[in-house]
Amino acid sequence: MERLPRTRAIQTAALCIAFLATVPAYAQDATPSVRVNGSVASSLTLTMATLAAMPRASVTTTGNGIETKYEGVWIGDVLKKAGVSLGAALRGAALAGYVIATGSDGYQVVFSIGELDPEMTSGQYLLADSANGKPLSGENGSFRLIVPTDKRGARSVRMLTGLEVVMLRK
Ligand SMILES: Nc1nc2c(c(=O)[nH]1)N[C@H]1C(S)=C(S)[C@@H](COP(=O)(O)O)O[C@H]1N2
Ligand SMILES: [Mo]
Repeated sequence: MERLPRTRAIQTAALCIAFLATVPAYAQDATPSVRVNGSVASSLTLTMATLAAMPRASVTTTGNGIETKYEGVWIGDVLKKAGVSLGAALRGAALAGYVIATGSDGYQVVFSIGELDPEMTSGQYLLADSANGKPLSGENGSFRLIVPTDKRGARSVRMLTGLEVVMLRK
């Protein structure tokens, strides 16, 4: 009869440990981020806080007659922060580099580093974290690429989780 309460205590302790083990997973979900990695000098984990501390940029898009003001940071600034050579340093083998943008649903779009360099093209590539002053959420969030200079929205990766830099040549 002495054994039963003891077994229960062990079961309770095991349940507590099992519950605590799930906490880090929730904690990670609570801080959405975009991972910048691959052929970069320094890998980055961009959160709302990191992006808020970077030079801010905005674009206004019109879809079905509705204007939306997206705010965030230019992808060029993200690449510079990760130590990717742009501007005069983007030459030779580096021009065979590209970036794979990935959404949490597995959607992927490739951009060449040349097109993302503001000193190379007049394309606009915004890593957006808010729309009309509100954080992006749901199917759009927490981060989204906005490419206002594109004629269609297909490359505006929603639920952005990663930007991987690939160099085809060394
Ligand atoms: N993660 C993710 N992003 C995505 C897509 C997708 O399937 N998954 N579809 C793309 C396509 S084809 C379009 S047209 C736009 C649609 O975005 P909108 O509903 O804000 O216009 O999102 C783009 N971004
Ligand atoms: Mo689309």
